[in-house]
Amino acid sequence: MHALLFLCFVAFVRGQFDTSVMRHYLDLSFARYDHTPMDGVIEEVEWDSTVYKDDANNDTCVNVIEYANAHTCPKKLDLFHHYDHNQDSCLKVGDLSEEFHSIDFNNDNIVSLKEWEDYFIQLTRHLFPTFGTAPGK
Ligand SMILES: [Ca+2]
Ligand SMILES: [Ca+2]
Ligand SMILES: [Ca+2]
Repeated sequence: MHALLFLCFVAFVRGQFDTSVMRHYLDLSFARYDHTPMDGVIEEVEWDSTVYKDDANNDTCVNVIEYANAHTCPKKLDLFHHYDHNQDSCLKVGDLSEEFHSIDFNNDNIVSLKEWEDYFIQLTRHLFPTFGTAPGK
């Protein structure tokens, strides 16, 4: 859920940057998710376990206020709605699980670095429509 947040911040500050910079930030975030086991791929349990980090009152629902308080990304509300797959205004494991399967392009239940980069580069372009296009082009 935090995967895009650095990227979001940098995109906002700089307005645009190229794909190699995006990949650099995505590689850093990938490494943060890949911890148990640290095996070069992200398993669903590694991804799902991050959901409740932002759950300030421990009611197993991350609502939009908790999410907004935890993040500085200017597009965080768009991100919240992106992640809230069943649109109940709560982020839960079920939402994260659906998201995981969206990232897992080849459906082998693990997310490789390439799947991670491809997915989040596309999502960043979606959130920042002008992103990556030089002015005047
Ligand atoms: Ca792993
Ligand atoms: Ca939800
Ligand atoms: Ca995969």
